[in-house]
Amino acid sequence: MCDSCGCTVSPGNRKHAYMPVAGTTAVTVLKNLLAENDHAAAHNRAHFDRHGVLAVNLMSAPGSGKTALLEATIDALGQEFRIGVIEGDLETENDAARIRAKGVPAWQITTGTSCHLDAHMVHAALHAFPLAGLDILFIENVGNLVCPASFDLGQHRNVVLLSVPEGDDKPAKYPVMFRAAHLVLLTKSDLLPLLEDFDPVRAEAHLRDLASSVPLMTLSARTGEGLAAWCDWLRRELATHRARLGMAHAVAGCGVALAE
Ligand SMILES: Nc1nc2c(ncn2[C@@H]2O[C@H](COP(=O)(O)OP(=O)(O)OP(=O)(O)O)[C@@H](O)[C@H]2O)c(=O)[nH]1
Ligand SMILES: [Zn+2]
Ligand SMILES: [Zn+2]
Ligand SMILES: [Zn+2]
Repeated sequence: MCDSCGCTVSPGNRKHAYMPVAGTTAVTVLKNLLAENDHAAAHNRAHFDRHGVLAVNLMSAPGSGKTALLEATIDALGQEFRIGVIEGDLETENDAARIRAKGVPAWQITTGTSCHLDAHMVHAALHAFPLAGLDILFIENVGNLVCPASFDLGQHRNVVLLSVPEGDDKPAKYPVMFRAAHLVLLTKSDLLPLLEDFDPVRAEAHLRDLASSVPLMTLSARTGEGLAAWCDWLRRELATHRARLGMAHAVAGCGVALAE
């Protein structure tokens, strides 16, 4: 997370950023912000869980193919699951418009200057965007390999995309982001024959050097290569999530309430 560009301050948490705290050091303020963010994220998770929705946070560098992956996923799974999308970009409704063109509800968050989504922004979206009836909610985070990894949004799963033109050493350079991943996707695989210096074996070695054992899949939203494995992963995650919620509801009967 950057601690100097001010990107951690958004309308939802501004009051906490400027709240007087003992010893007003940058570290104290940041801890305060992240604690408030985690509180809001837990609340978002309660929203998702109450509706039985699996929330998947997509993170990557700008332009690595998040929206294209969502378009291809809607084509593949749109009849099987009810999908919703929250989009995060600094400006424009472009990505939300692309998703809506596929007949899927999409909510665009424009962050202005902030290079990541935070839990307060997602919470505001949740109160305007109906979760009822959805199976999977994708949250497309702002394109950035640094800050988004530090902000819990209340999602259940993090998916990190690494596109072939970016180079195979990204996991080594951006370890915080790749350590946060539950799944890594090597995207734009149709370009592999053109970009011979991208070695998928080396990319995986860099990922494993982080002591990460998460699955790594190679796919192309353009050709459809590898999409079946990604769709299977989503099916499994949704089933596991729903099974877990069944258990959570039993626990809720023992006094754990889901906050509004
Ligand atoms: N060759 C190829 N190009 C792709 C693929 N997926 C996306 N692209 C192209 O890459 C560019 C960026 O794709 P997007 O889906 O907009 O990327 P993004 O990650 O959503 O971008 P931001 O939201 O700006 O971070 C577009 O020109 C896409 O057509 C792919 O699988 N293969
Ligand atoms: Zn930043
Ligand atoms: Zn996008
Ligand atoms: Zn709420």
